[in-house]
Amino acid sequence: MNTERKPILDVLQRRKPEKVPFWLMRQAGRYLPEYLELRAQAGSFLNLVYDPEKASEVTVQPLRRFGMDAAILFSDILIVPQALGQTLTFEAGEGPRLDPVRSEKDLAALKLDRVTKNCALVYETVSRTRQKLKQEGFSTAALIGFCGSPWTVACYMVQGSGSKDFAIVKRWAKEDPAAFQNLIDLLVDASILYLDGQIRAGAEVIQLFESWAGLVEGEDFDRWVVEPTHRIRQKLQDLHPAIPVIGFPRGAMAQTAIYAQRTGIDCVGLCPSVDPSWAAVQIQPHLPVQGNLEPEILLQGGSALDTALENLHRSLANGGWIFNLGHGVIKETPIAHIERLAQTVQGWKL
Ligand code: 1CP
Repeated sequence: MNTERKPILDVLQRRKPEKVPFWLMRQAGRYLPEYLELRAQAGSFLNLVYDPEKASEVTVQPLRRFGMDAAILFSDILIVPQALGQTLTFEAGEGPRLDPVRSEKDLAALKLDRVTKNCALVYETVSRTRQKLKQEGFSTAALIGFCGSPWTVACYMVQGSGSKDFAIVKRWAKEDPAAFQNLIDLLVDASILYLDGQIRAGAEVIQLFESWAGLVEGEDFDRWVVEPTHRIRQKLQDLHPAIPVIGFPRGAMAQTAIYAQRTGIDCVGLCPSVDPSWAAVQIQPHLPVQGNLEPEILLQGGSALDTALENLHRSLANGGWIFNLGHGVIKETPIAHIERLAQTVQGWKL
C-alpha cells in the first residue's frame, strides 16, 4: 500500500496537508539551461512536445532542482486544435500561427474522431513522466495534466495567433452566437477526450487554462466561460470522480467568484490582479485557491520577493492553498531566485 501522501492532493481533496504545496506555471522552460539543451536537440517546440522521452525529461527537470510538489505535463493548449486538423506552427520568437477558423465551412473541416489518435504521443509522455517520477523517488509529487478551456482555445483558433484583444473572435461570438456555439461545443467534446486520455495515462490532477477569461463579462462570461467549463467538469466527474480539477480564469477579477461557484471546479487559480485578502474571504471558505505571486517579483528577487512571499503566506495560509505564481515564469528569471522561493515555501509551517 502506498502510504505516502501527496500534499497537493490533500489540499484539493480538502484534507489538511503537512505543508504548503507549491509548483510554478511554466516551470519547465527557457529559464533552465537543461531545457534549452533538449529544446535545441529537438529542433522545434512541436518536435519537443511530440517526443515522449524528451518531453517527459523536460517535465521532470524543474523538480530535480527545486523539489516542487507537482510536475505539469510539457505540452501546449494549442495541441487540441492541431489534433482536430487545424494547421499549427510556432515561429521562433513570434508565438503560434494557425490557419484561422472563421466560418461554418472551416469548422466542418475539423474532426473530433482524430483527437485520440493524434494525441497518442502526448499520452505516452504522461505515462513516461509518471514512471520517471516514481523511479526518481518523487513519491509525494503529483502529475498535472491540462488543456486550454474552450473560450481561450477558440480565441487562438479564430484569430490565428496571439492578440491583445482577440477582436475577431469577440465579433463572431456577438454577431453569430449560434455558429460560434458550434465551435465551443466541439472544443468541449475534444477537451473531454483529450483529458480522459491524459488521466488514463496517469495524470492525477487537471488544470484548465482560461487565459482570456478577462475578455468577456456578464452573460457572455456565463455562456462562453462558465458553461463550457462546467460541462467539462461534469463529464470528468462521471468518468474519473477521484481526479480534481483546478480552473485558472486569468483576468476574471471579481468574476473569479462566479467562476469558482458555478463551474464545479475543485480549486481556483488566481492571477496577480486578485487581492489575496479578498480571495481569503470570498473564495477560500468555499474552495481552495492557487496562486498568486506576481512573476515580475520573482524576476526581481531580493527583499521584494521576501516581502511578497510573507504577505501571501499571511493572507492565504489559513485556508486551502497551493502556492504558485499568478502567471508563468518569465524566461529571464534567475535560477537563484527560484531557489530562494523554493527554500522559503518549503520552510513554512502549517
Ligand atoms: O520554445 C518556445 O519558443 C515555445 C514556448 C512555449 C512553451 C514552453 C509555448 C508556446 N508553450 C509552452 C509550454 C506550455 N504552454 C505549457 C507547459 C507546461 C508548463 O507550464 O511548464 C503550458 C501549460 C502552456 C499553456 C499555454 N499555451 C497557455 C495557457 C497559459 C498562459 O500562458 O496563459 C497559452 C495561452 C498558450 C499559448 C502559447 N503557446 C506558446 C506561446 C508563446 C503561447 C502564447 C501565445 C500568445 O498569446 O501570444
